[in-house]
Amino acid sequence: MTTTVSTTPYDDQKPGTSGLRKKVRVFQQPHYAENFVQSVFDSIDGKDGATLVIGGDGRFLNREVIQVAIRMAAANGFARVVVGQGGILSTPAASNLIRQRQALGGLVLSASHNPGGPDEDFGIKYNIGNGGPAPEKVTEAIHARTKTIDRYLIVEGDDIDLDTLGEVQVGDLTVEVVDPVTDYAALMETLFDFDAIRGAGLTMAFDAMSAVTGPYATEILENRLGFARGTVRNGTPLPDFGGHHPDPNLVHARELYDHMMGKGAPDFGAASDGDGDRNLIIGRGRFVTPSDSLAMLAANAHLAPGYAGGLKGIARSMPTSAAADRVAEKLGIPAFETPTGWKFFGNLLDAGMATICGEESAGTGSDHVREKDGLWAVLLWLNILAATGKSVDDIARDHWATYGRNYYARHDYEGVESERADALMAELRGKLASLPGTRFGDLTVEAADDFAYTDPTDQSVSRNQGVRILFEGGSRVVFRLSGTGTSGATLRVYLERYSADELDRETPDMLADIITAADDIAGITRHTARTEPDVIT
Ligand code: G16
Repeated sequence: MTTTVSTTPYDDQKPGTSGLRKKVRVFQQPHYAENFVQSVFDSIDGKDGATLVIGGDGRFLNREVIQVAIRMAAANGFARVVVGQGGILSTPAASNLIRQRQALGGLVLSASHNPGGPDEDFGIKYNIGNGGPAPEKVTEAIHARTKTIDRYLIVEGDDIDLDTLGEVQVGDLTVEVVDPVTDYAALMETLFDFDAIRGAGLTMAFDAMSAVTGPYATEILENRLGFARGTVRNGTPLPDFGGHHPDPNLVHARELYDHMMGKGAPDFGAASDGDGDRNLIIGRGRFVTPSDSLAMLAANAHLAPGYAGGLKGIARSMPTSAAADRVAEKLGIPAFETPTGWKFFGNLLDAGMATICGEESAGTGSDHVREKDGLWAVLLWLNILAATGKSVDDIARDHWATYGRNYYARHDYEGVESERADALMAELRGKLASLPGTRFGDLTVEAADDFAYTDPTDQSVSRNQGVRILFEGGSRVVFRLSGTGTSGATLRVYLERYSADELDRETPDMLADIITAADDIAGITRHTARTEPDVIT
């Protein structure tokens, strides 16, 4: 029986870079999750008789919110919900299921790489029928609805059994509990040469970080590709990720890094994040930055069966290094520069303008789904290693010899008071016009702007997407505030320097003068009272 429950708006339900992310305690307030889910449902047409995919990364609160969302889907006219067994679906697997089942959309429950547990983070994201995150016009409509919502609809009843495969009824709604891995693994088999990878005799270590990719990686890497048992580490998804940040970077995946740099390292190392869409790539003795990984994957993608016909275009987010642009230029295909947020790639992929996309924040993917995909990147790397017989280090060195090297780092200042971070950005924006021609040490500012993007498919414009300072000679620094944090502000400072011939230098040395200039320009220490970033990636 459908019940209409009265509610009042919360004033903090604006979706960020990737959905609504808040502390678990915030989501546990009365009607908080219900308000947001109903605001999603009230903002989309076509629910009657439609299919909705629901799944999450298994973090604390995942099951509770799934139960509520299913009963709300029943009350809002959906005919079918497809949910991952145990409430588990990696973000790329959810994207794939939405596409396979021609669903109206999906609810992806995750706070990605943010930590989990009763005092940590949770999130809800709506994906549209193409499998990708809702574009800004949809998230703006959802946000507007959260400000006026006065009721939500729910079918009362008991929780459904999320652990048994098969179908159950909730009122008129059919709930189908599916194996979260099967369809995704089948898709991967169509894109990559599993026989070649199996036959290459490679060794590897994969750190699932006690997050969602454990079951996917165990099935694909160990069961189907024959990597040794134990290749997948931390392979059981835990509600609190074992107390760690499931963020595959050099700080939080330090153990893997040390293993790959040490004696007896396997050929290939990789990790993925909370919801399985990010990736970290480390060859024996060679870390590959996400920006370089995008460029190297794009340059070699034709070696995998799924991309043997070549690429239509390459897209990267603005703060990502320009290494991929050089590959696009050589291949004679378009390069696109979008704002941060995977949602901006969706239209390019749907329009067949880009095949491969990537971001400095450790996300790479292609037109096979509409999310970034951690295991996809791992498998494409493995396919390239198998096809070439080269090591990761060989591939990187060959790439730089051909294209030159974009030295790159990101400095994060986390948990900065919002007022201070806003003041820094406001001051910076205020002086952009006066910066060109100014010298900072040996660097001279050539241009400075606040990045704005016009989507080439629908002409929608997104402004204020990050401040870019471009120096003469091709170096640059970008400043923006994270849109995925849940407390205070995170200032991200992206540093890049291109060299055509110095290919084997240390990144900190190559970036030292840009780091000094960044502080001079933005007054990072003055505004934040920090002398060093919290995380360098
Ligand atoms: C999300 C988005 C990405 C974005 C990243 C970082 O990733 O999907 O497109 O690059 O956030 O965003 P920010 O710099 O605003 O924190 P994820 O993996 O958190 O869903």
